[in-house]
Amino acid sequence: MIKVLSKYDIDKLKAYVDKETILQWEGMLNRQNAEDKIIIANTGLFSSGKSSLFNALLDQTDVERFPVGAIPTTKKGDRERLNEHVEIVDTPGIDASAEDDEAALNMLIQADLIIMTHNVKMGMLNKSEFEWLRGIAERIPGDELKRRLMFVCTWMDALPVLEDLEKVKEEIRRQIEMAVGQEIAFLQVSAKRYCLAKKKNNPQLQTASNIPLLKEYLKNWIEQYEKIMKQERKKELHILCQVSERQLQVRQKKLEQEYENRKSQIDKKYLPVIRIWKSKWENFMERRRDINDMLEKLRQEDLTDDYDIFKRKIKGI
Ligand SMILES: Nc1nc2c(ncn2[C@@H]2O[C@H](COP(=O)(O)OP(=O)(O)O)[C@@H](O)[C@H]2O)c(=O)[nH]1
Ligand SMILES: [Mg+2]
Repeated sequence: MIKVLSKYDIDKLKAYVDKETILQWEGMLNRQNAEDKIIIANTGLFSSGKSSLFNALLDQTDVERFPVGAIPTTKKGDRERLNEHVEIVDTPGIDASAEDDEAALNMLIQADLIIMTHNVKMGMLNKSEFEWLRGIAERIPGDELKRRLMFVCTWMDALPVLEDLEKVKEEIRRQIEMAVGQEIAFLQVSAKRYCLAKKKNNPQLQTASNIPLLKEYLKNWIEQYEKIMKQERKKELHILCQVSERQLQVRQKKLEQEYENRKSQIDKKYLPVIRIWKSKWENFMERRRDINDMLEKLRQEDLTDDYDIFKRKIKGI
């Protein structure tokens, strides 16, 4: 666990570093406090098999956790825990008629991993799928695309002839590369086959559904992603420390300069006065010495008891 500054420390820091740096510290602290969950969201055309696929991942093949043939209840999608650290989100998917494509895409790309589904029975990607894929790719930094976007062809049972499936897949992969600009993870599955295999308790059919393969892929992906997130967090923290330290140093120099200025101002103002008082002091000290000398002399002359003479003598100085 990487420790961020405490709230108390961040509040103290407010006096010395800029607002943006403080916001970054607070953001890091919030993220540390929040239970950090990894979000995996699906996307794809209506009826492309998104909900069926996620039910299969949850092994909810009897009772559909995500209703098949229905649209999720919220625009943000229905959520379910895949495990302690991971949530899967069943989204409404591509709505070609929606004017708020933009909002839907922006919501979608907040997921850590996006799984785009496509029904291979439909052949190649249609225009709205292609544009949707491109929209996703445009909103994710190029170097993150490979680890944040994957493509899953569903309904592979609908193309039982291997050559047919291979041909469609080849076309689709070409389209993906054109839309995304690079190769991304690609799998073909059959949720239907998986359901059937579970019901019939048929391990071979289960394997042939490729759902176990997808599960394995996701397991590895999650492990990798958690590792990367930890490293990124560390890197981010390191940079933030450096930025803060630099600002503190600048601030320190400024304060030292201010101290010097104030000091020289005060010196300028009060040093002459001090000098005058010093000379007065020395003057008085000198007189005191003289009086003491005289007193000593009078004592030696044994006249100390004669106060009047003493007073007269002093006045005479
Ligand atoms: N043959 C076949 N049908 C599927 C498969 N996956 C889903 N379906 C069917 O496709 C329809 C739409 O599925 P659904 O999961 O609701 O799609 P969504 O709208 O994308 O969530 C349903 O009738 C499913 O039974 C599959 O792999 N093979
Ligand atoms: Mg659905």
